[in-house]
Parts: sequence; C-alpha cells; structure tokens
Amino acid sequence: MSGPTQQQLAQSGSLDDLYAQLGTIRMGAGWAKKTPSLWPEPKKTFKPYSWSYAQAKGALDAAGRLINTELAERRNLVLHNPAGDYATSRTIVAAYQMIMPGEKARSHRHTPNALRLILDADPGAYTIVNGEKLAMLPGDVVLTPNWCWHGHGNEGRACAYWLDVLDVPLVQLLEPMFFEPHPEEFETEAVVPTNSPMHFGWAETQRRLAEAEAKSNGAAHVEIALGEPALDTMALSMLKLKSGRATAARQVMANSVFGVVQGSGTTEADGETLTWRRGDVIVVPAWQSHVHHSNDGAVLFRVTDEPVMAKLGFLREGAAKQ
Ligand code: GTQ
Ligand code: FE2
Repeated sequence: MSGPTQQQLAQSGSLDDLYAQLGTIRMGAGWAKKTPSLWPEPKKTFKPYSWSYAQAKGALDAAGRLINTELAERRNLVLHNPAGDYATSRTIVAAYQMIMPGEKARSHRHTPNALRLILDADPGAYTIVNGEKLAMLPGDVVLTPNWCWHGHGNEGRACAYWLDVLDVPLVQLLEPMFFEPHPEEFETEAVVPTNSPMHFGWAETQRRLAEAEAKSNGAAHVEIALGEPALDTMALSMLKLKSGRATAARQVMANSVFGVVQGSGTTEADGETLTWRRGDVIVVPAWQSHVHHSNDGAVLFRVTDEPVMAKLGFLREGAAKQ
C-alpha cells in the first residue's frame, strides 16, 4: 500500500483536501464527478447515415487496378459513421468488398461473426466456409460465424461485389478478439453442399417474401427472418415495402444496418431523410425513431444486434413518433 495512510485520509480537513489525497490513490468521489455516469435516456452518439453503392463501386474498381488480393487480404471499403473513424454503428461495422475474376482471397478465421449480402456477381463467385463452397449470387446471404474458416474466390467472368457486415466493434469493446490465418493460405478440399445453414439463397427469400405478402392483410411492409437468429450477436431479416406506403415508425433499442436488395426509397430517422437505391447502405442507430418509404416496392436486408440486447435484458421498443 502506497500513498496516504488510513489515518491521514481520516483526518482530511476539507473536501478539497480529501479529493487531493484520493487523486493520489486512484479513487474518486462519485458525488463530485463533473460528468455523470448515468443518464435518463440513450445519448444516440451514432448518426443515421447512408452510403452510395455507385461511389463504392467506383472506388473498388480503382482499387482493383491498384491493389491485388496478395497485398490486400480483403479488398474492402469500411463504412464509417459520422460519429467516429471506424464503426458503422456502436456494435456493427459494414464494408463493401470486391473480388476480380480469377482472384482468390486467403482463408482465415476470427472471433467476430460475419455475413455478406451479395450485390453483383456472375456464377462462379464463392465463399468457402469450413471446407464448404457456397455460391455468391445477387441477393444471397452467406454466414461466416465466430471462428469458422473462410475465404473467397471468383471463377466467374465479372467482378463480384458484396456487402460485409461484422460485429467487430462489439468484439473490440468486450475484448475477446482472436484472429488466425489459414495454415495453408487457401482451403482447397471444398465440398459443394446442396443446402447449408450458412447460405440463404435469393430465390427462396423471394418465395418466402411473396408468401408473407399474400398473408399480410394490407400491411405497409412484411419482414421475414433469416435464421433464428442467424448468428449469436446479429439477427438478419428481409423487409419488403409496399409501394407508396410508409412503414409504421419504429424506435428500438438495437442498432440496424440496412442493405438495399431491390428498388429505391427514403428512410427518415431522427429527423434526417436518407435517400437510397439498390446496393446502398443505411444505418439506423439504436433508439432512433425511423420510417421507410418506397414507390417501387423495395426490398431491404436488415442486420441488427437485437440478439445481444435481448440476451442482456436491454431490448426495448419505444412509442415511436414520426
Ligand atoms: O471477408 O473475411 O470486410 O475478415 C472485414 C474483415 C471482410 C472477410 C471484411 C473480414 C472480411
Ligand atoms: Fe474474415
């Protein structure tokens, strides 16, 4: 024990004297804190924002000329929220990624959970997950959960573009970060499964959306879940918006990242209006009341950290106002 003795502290002559002594032993008077440690409602530090697929494509095409997959293990463009210099939302980061014909991106594994929504790809683009080769076609969703080996390749004739979504900011916060390159660089002995819990095909998603719409009794949108949930930390769903109708406002204590699978529209979140079209990405941070609107029956892919919030007892739904 270094610093003032029990006796010296007990004999502090004034609060200022006490605070000064406390400072030397890394204790602080909770009642005299300048910034509160509790507050009545979420601060909503992260902002609603949107990113353009057209701009991302331009940048990725330039990167395709300027850097290869030997130098860049992943040719990805990270989507930074205006509130900071890395994450898209508090717990989730999104990135566009591109791989050129004939390229292979080395396999690795990490504790962050990841998934991708394919935006544009010819037959022949794939992800290998734990030795299974999964097709990447537009509208498909591919999972690479915590600690699964994964690498990408493109045997098609066109560049393949997709959206990555990962829980990296959450893993950074909680600190269980582990990463390992594959000992053989590429996973070669791949089997091609007819069905995989790691793959949600677009045809099946469309079939399920049409079925949900038929049963929806004129609701302004339908939402179907992909997985139950798909990953420990992130739940996935597809929303189909009815043309010309605004969705009911939602205020939920979970972060959402949306990828536009089809169509165009606008999202109003906490007073901001975001305009989007196919391939664009929208973030609606937790507790920000939001409404979607589309004139052409858009489909939105949603990734949310609801499983984390629910498991920890923090999930709430507010009385959203428009
Ligand atoms: O494709 O494995 O955007 O590990 C960020 C980290 C993609 C991937 C990202 C990754 C990957
Ligand atoms: Fe990865």
